[in-house]
Amino acid sequence: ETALRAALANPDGAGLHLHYQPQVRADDGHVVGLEALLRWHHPQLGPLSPAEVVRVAEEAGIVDRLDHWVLQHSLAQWTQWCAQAPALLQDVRLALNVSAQELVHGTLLERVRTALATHGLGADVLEIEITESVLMQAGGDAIEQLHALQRLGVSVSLDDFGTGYSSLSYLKRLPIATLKIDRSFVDGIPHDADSVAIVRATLSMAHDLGLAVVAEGVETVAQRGFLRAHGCTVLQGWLFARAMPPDALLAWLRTQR
Ligand code: G
Ligand code: G
Ligand code: MN
Ligand code: NA
Repeated sequence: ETALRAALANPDGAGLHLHYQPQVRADDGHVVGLEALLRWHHPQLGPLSPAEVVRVAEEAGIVDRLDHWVLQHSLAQWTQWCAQAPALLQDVRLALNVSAQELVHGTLLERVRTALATHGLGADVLEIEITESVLMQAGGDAIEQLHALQRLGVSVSLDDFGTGYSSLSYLKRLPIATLKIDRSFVDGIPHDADSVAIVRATLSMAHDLGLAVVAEGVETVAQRGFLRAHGCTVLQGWLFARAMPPDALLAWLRTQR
């Protein structure tokens, strides 16, 4: 906790950094998104998983500062990439994971608006990923904030879909454009009958509700084939690319055009 507070106070992040994982269109492999994923190389403990870092930040009550760091840092990176290779980021969105606290405190909307203005970026570059559990914790005001974000032009996705408790009627009322099917279900394609049933049902329901679907953790050609055949629009996973540091990501993007 002490080291994390110090890292967040340090302008260069003191070991905190972001990797970016591409999201590609299912039909032609065209890059449509980059998900920022937190990494922390702790001065004594070495590399820590984002789940651990987020948990420590939550316990310390500073996860909103962590989210803010991610927002500022990723938008600064985005601006730098745009200057280096503007054509590569055309029609690509930056996807950020957001924890509950900023929604609970009602600060997310204003922070996003301010950060976009500071970096001179339009709202349509951003996609906010929230989990079902985050929404449950945050309640009605959170949903109003998400509506406002969408009015601004920010896209909202429901992450880890299938692992929480979303009812269908609840889904319909939420201001979300996209469902992200959790990796644990994609893992079971095509051999595990339950995973196959869940993924098919999710895709069919999303289609009827007018939602886009991103499948995460796509590792095999068979999974890609199944997801395409059942109308999944966007794919993310090691079959296409791992999460990469900024320089490697830029080099990878150049190989895609
Ligand atoms: O890359 P990895 O599989 O270790 O990431 C694990 C999880 O950590 C992700 O599923 C994501 O939900 C969470 N995570 C990664 N980066 C961030 C971040 O910047 N903010 C928050 N709140 N969670 C993140
Ligand atoms: O926020 P979210 O839970 O969606 O984060 C995605 C996580 O999944 C990241 O930690 C990333 O490193 C991990 N990941 C991404 N693609 C794959 C994959 O194809 N296989 C596996 N096992 N993990 C992946
Ligand atoms: Mn995510
Ligand atoms: Na996820």
